[in-house]
Amino acid sequence: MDTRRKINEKSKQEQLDRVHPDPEREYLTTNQGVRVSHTDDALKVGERGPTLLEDFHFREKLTHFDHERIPERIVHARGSGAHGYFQVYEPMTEYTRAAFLQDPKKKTPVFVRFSTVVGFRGSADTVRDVRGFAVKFYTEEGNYDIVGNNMPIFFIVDAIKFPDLIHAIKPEQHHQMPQASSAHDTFWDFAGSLPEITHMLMWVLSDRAIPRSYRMMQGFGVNTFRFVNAEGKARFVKFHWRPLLGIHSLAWDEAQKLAGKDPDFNRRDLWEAIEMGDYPEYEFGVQMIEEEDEHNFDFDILDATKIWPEEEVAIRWIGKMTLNRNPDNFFAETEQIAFCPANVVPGIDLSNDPLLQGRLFSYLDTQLIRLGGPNFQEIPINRPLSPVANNQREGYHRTTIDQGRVSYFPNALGENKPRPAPAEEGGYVHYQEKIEGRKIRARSEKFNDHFSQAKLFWNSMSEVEKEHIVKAFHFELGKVSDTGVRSRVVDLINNVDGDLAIRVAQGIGVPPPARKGAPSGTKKSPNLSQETTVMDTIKSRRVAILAMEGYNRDEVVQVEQALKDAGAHPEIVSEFYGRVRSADGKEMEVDRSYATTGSIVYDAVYIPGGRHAETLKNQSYAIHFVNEAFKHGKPIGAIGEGIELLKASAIKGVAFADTSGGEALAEMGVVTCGSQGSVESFIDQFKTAIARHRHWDRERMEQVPA
Ligand code: HDE
Repeated sequence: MDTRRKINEKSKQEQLDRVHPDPEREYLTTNQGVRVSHTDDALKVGERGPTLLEDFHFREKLTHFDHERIPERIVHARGSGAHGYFQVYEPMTEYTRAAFLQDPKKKTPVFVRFSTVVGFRGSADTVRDVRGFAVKFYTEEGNYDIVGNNMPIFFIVDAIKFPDLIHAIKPEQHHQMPQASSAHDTFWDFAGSLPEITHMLMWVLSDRAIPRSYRMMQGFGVNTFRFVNAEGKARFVKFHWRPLLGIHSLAWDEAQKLAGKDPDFNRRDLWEAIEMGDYPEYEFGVQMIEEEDEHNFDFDILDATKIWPEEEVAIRWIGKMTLNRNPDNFFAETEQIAFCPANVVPGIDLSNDPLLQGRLFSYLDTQLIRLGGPNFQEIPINRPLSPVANNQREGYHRTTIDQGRVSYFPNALGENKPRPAPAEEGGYVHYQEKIEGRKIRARSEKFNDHFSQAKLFWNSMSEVEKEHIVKAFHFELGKVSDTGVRSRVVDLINNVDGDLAIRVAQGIGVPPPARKGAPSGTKKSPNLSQETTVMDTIKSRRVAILAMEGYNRDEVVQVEQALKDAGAHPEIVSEFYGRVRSADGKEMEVDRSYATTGSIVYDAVYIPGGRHAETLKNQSYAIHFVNEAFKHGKPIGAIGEGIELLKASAIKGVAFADTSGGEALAEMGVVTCGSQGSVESFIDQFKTAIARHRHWDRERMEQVPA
């Protein structure tokens, strides 16, 4: 008989609701529930005298405040979370007995936390970094965590090097600089001496490290796990998440500017998307390798610095996750959630991947100090939905009131309960892998091919993506003061591709390698490039509409409606907040003023026709807006007189068509519609340009300053 509790999409929320504060919140009280009559002045001797120790309300309020902070995560300190649910497409019974992967009708609640790795809790979102992608499934068989990243591999092979990596990449110990950045001497000093890091360097210097949105990045389990079915047959697996909106990135210049203008850019994007009903969705995929094929690849399948190329091991998309609710309280949920790769359920097992093995220890260990003791799993966000029953007792912050006198097993006084469950009753049975070996500090020879997959990655990039990588090296190594360190990194990447090394050396003032490395070859894995991603939707994209007094209202209404119908979010941007008057004397509410926004927070810009163009083309703000959007490869649309603003901007060398279509421009994502053109066809072209996301070739137009 299946004695497990039934779970649905709402189960976790219902559990959390039970710890919400008392709805009777009319009066302020102390923590003892005593009503407070006055909270503006402390109790004193006379109106100008000293405060009294007996003022219990004052002391309690200050003491609690003094202790509000807990240690931030040593890595992944900066994060944002959301609730949602997961559904499998079809029963996975053949491969795993995990209950949440059996029934397509079942919705398993999840909580996801996205994060940057290096920065402190208050650091900017848009820095160059790996992003964490951690998912907790509240299944009826207990909590299952996939604690992943947005890149499929890692910097190192063995967890024992993790403290070295993190010490090298965090702000330097003497002066605590730089914040949230790998662009400094100690990281590159470490990297230059560690060939196994090369593949990951290619990923971290690619556009993957500056995602446009948490909703537009992939997730990967990185480590190798196992699926085990009810018969006990096991297969090696790797986990993938792919966003339905496609994988899109920011421009590096834009990312840096956003870090100042809106350091919460990715957090805000996630929050607002969920509030607006644009629920982020990700498909869940697995790659599986049969046990007998373990050694049939030219990489070691336990090596976390390697991908399993899709061409060799296909990804099977088996389910979908939807994020549909923001947390009620950041601290209680997003900050206090505790993930651990060792949180597995029956049907999912571990592997001997040496990076994973170390992680299995580290996460529980770090929670003990971060969350203040061994009872952190009682914190509401960490509580499983399946019942917890064992003989673990006491410790700091214990909230369960265990009853009876028995806290040991076996026992007769308590009818031998709780007792171990056999596998048929859902007991977790570790996969019986046969192992034989000597105790040694060593790794298998196969782990030592550090460059083949770095070459594969480089080769799979488009020309634009390659250029971004080269420029990222120029930035990162350009911030390194020690030229010896710069040179060592150039020598390292010379192993990937000789031309890459030369191009990097050119930008950072060091000689090219003494002997040019071999070219990277021709082998490609097309899906490593973001060029192959989804580009047929404008859902949830933000479009700025620049409008001053005298814009053509009917046209704006038509374009705005078409964009909204396709799921985008147009906003009126004008000099001041309030209302802005159209040519025919009607008014529209301004969404953002020049002072509070900029092109960098939008995906596209549209300049309507009307006599307002006379004003716009003389406004440095509007001109800069267009220049910057152009430089960052964003779609730009202009109708009628609106084209005047483009002509006043630095977009030179671009001929403006004033007849219908403007097809040559549309190729570059600059869509215009002259007096003869039709607004309908403008809308179609503009939507196609927005769906493309960015028109990166434009970055090369050096005559456009921004
Ligand atoms: Fe983590 N990692 N990690 N990591 N990691 C932590 O646990 C660690 C690694 C990842 O949103 C810490 O609760 C070691 C790979 C995410 O709360 C800590 C090693 C991957 C998060 C820790 C790794 C990750 C963490 C710090 C080398 C991708 C944030 C706070 C073997 C698969 C989870 C905490 C959240 C957090 C240790 C490498 C992902 C110290 C020792 C590889 C997404 O325990």
